[in-house]
Amino acid sequence: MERTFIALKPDTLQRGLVGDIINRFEKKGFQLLGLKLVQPPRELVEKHYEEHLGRPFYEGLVNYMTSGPIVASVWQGKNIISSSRSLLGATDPSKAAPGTIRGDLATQVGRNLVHASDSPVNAEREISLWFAAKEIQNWSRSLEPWINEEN
Ligand code: IDP
Repeated sequence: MERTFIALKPDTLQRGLVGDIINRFEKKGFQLLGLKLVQPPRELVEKHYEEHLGRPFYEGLVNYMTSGPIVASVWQGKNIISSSRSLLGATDPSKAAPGTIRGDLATQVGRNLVHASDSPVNAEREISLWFAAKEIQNWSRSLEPWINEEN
């Protein structure tokens, strides 16, 4: 079972789409392990996006990500890293397929609503950046055998 970090960016909150987006992850069959509302300090966002330092969009990205609260979350599921990126759709919402979160709900790359880790290494790095260990719950779902054939 994999874990990943999902962040609902400030535009998700401004547009009142938190419930809609969380609902898509729950309905898919992913399990919520951690959830909180964070007004991230600039340093946290800079660390999160350190791979993009120097890119033309970097400054705008950090401003966007620090412009309001973010819903930070940790989820678990089978192949959740690649699967959650498929649920999100392409980074640029104008190229994202209909049916995906970005394809359905966003129009522009600088306002693409949601982040999902892109690899197991980044997932663990991002989870430990945004969450303390005690904020993550290890719980079992009674429905688990009806979502995944084996654990
Ligand atoms: P990802 O979020 O789909 O993993 P990345 O390439 O890692 O995409 O980019 C991180 C974030 O930076 C994007 O989600 C988007 O918010 C922003 N971004 C990426 N490219 C551009 C751009 O060309 N203009 C403005 N913002 C961008």
